[in-house]
Amino acid sequence: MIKTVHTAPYQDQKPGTSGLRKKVPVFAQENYAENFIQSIFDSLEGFEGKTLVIGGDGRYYNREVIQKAIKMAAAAGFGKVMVGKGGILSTPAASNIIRKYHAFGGIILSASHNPGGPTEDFGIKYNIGNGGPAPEKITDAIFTRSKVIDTYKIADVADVDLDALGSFKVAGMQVEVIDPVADYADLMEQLFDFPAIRALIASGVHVAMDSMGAVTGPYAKEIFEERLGAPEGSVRNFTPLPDFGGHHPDPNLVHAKDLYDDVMSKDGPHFGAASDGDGDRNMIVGKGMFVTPSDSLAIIAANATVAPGYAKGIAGIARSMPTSAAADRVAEKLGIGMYETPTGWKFFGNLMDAGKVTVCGEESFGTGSDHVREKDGLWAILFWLNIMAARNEGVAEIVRKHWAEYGRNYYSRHDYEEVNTEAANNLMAALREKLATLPGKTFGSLKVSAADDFAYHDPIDGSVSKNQGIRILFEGGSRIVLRLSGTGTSGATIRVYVERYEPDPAKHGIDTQEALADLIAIADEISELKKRTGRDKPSVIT
Ligand code: G16
Repeated sequence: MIKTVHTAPYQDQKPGTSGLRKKVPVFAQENYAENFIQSIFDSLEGFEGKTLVIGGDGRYYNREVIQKAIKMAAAAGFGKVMVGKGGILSTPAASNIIRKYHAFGGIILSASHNPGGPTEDFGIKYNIGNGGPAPEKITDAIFTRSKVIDTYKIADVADVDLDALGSFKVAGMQVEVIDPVADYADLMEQLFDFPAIRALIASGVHVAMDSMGAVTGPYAKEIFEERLGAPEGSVRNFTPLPDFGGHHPDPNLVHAKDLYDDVMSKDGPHFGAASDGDGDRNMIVGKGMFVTPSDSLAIIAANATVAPGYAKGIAGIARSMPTSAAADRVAEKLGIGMYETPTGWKFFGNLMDAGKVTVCGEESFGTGSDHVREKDGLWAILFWLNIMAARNEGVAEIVRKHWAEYGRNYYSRHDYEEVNTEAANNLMAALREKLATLPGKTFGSLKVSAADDFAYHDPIDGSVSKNQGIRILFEGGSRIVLRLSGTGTSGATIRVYVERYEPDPAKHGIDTQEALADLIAIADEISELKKRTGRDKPSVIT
């Protein structure tokens, strides 16, 4: 019943910021997915007889790989697989299931906010028993194994029925097809003040949630329309589609523009929110106000105690290095720890497990807490509604008052996508060469105070991660960061992050790009970005 299949290794299965992401035709090559899944199992120890959680965001190729993963888990000796009905589990819901049922780990099939379809993106990632993405020592081991793998094992059985809840055996292993939504919705109901949010909605606050044709549809329907009493239609694009309706399921001002425009229109909703392909990202907009993810983290942290799950206060905050320092000011005021990690949610896991931090966030539209070990889109959206209900204020009012109290960190990210890989690598190399010469130099009215290539020393396990992004810091708190994305699937993506701190409330109403114009120009001057890439403007500005 268990077949051993001979295979040839691939050399390109290096997990990036969040698992292995490639185009579907790459994944569909002979044994490509099987090799990677077997490399995961070969890099783990002690899982015999234990439980593996499997689920994905429903994108094209999800079902095929789930079948393979179940049969391979049986062949590898897992005792049980828990899989979401229809093969569906949002990333935070998968993290919750791993934790709640004390599973050994989980395989999550997703390429997150990247588009889906026969020629678009697919991804596989492994999460460990704490529910979070595998740390680098495991992803490195998986990559090493994938380069030499020559066999994999698979149960030679018919496909499993994923469309009905139930429990049955596959080649001696238990398979449980679970409701993907119930446990997650229950967790949200424990963390947030649902009666207060229900009253807010009943009072006429019009909420619009855009699931972008992706995985959060069923979760959002249950939570907003069933449990919180929002009128039917409050959740848009709620049917998860294999190609997300042909869109990028990426909740930002470019890809969720319809929602943004609707909220900004005179009779549009008061509160708009969106989540991405696999449900871990979020976007928050209110009348006249888009909330940057960096501000969202700071505001959630500052108001955390309004939510029952955080009533006792938060232990500390963590943010990725390119995320603005808005949250740092909140941590300082609360007298709690503040941690700066490299980009990638996996770096927060140790800090949360050690009880050092409760809330974490990234500029890349990710916010979350230690309730799971992934960022969590619906969690952030519910947190905002809970804050609005408790303060009886709208989004714009909450944000403006926050700035008045803490100062405003003007912040923007400019992405240059699908740039020639060599040109991008050369740009970063040249910049590294220049770093030592920058401190003390003046650009316009700004003087460089420090410049480095960010390295992270994990305070819990002592591991060191180098080359995590170039930082150019200016006197007064302004900053430019440049790094290459670790999630793209074609060419290179250069990310330029710019930030300026403005304490004076009289100067908080400036357009963001205008407020950052000098830094944007300096970033180009120092990096020679336009010249080296041949691009005259970014592909995406967030
Ligand atoms: C992933 C990671 C995030 C990271 C983001 C962007 O998000 O989980 O931690 O901030 O990618 O990474 P990069 O700048 O390297 O492209 P997601 O939502 O794609 O899983």
